[in-house]
Amino acid sequence: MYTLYSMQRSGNSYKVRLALARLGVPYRLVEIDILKGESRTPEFLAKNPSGQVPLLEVAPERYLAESNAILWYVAIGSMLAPEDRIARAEALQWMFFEQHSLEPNIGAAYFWIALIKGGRELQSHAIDDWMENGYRALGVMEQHLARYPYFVGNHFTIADIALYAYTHLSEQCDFDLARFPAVRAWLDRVEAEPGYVPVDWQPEQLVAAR
Ligand SMILES: N[C@@H](CCC(=O)N[C@@H](CS)C(=O)NCC(=O)O)C(=O)O
Repeated sequence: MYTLYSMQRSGNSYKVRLALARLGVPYRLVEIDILKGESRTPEFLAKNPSGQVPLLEVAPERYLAESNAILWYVAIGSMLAPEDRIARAEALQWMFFEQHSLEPNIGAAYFWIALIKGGRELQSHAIDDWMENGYRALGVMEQHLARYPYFVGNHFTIADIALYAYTHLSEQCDFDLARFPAVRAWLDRVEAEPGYVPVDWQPEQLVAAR
């Protein structure tokens, strides 16, 4: 059984919880509180030198980091992972876009505004850039979603999971989605998918951090 090192309020960790729930794959969950430095202990750094969650133990002592790589690992062979050449490349295109254009802006704004007490004041200059670039990313998504129901191949895939995580948290960090009707309709579609679980959901197998 997999062991997932995850933080409940981390959008990157949530991607993996959402994919595993959709796939009906059981796993053990180890909650890592990054705000208490639990991802920077010698024990955790031995598992993932980047000191970040999510981290999936795929076999004894074999660890996989990077949320979008984990999504591919768990989803290959299922409908969530596109198989044909162009659809696979399109999924990768959107997942790189997520890591380059969405997560560094909306993810950073979410972290400092929603999770860190006093973070808004500490990061007041950076927040303007994150808002501007985050809105630009939402605009790109809006253009696509005005024409297609999902990001790849007209059905729900790991590209949607990757993009959904921080987009659905964006209103918690001051983004106004009123001018992105297609994005809002897609958020509703993702939430109606079978196996959907919200960000605060946990599996039954919880284990203490070690
Ligand atoms: N590119 C990585 C980013 C992972 C990441 O930024 N994780 C954050 C939580 S969302 C973290 O663990 N931060 C703790 C730290 O950097 O000390 C991914 O997609 O998994």
